[in-house]
Amino acid sequence: MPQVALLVGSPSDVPRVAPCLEEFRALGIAWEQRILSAHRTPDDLAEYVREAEARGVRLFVAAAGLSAALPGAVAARTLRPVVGLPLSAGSLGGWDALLSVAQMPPGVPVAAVGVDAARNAALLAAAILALDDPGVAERLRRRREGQAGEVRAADRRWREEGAAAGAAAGEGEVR
Ligand code: AIR
Repeated sequence: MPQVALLVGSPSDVPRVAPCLEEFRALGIAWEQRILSAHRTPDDLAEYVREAEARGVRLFVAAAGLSAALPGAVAARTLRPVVGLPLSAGSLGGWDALLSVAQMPPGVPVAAVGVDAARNAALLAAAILALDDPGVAERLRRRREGQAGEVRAADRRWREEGAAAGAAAGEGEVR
């Protein structure tokens, strides 16, 4: 049974949400994916959200570019959390989608992530699921630890490089 529904507004959005699917896979989150447009297929969208909620989908991740109504249109039809992912389609580099997703009217919230931040959309969805899914919580915790380990390893390498270069410069110093 899918825990999350990943919705995009157009086939052209599909490549941009690939990191989101990567994270779902790595975190063991069952998902389903649909192309549904708030403007081009509004009736299909409405029907889908009601039906998905009735089937037990826990939350929605909705990605769209331009005047990105998709996350808000989903949020208008469900009480489940909606993570809105603004995409950088078009001439404004994603500002249009960011404002459309973030500036929801009071009463119908969408949790907006950054422009093209597909990975963070998945991680925010995972954090919501982790509230009552210990398996997801544990995998999320391990992912954070792995990430911290990578930064620490890079810090160690760079510190050593700097120490060696700094010491060599000091050796050549004219006193
Ligand atoms: N879109 C589709 N229906 C409503 C909106 N706002 C968005 C898609 C896509 C962009 O319009 O999410 O990012 C351009 O779509 P297309 O199909 O013209 O490439």
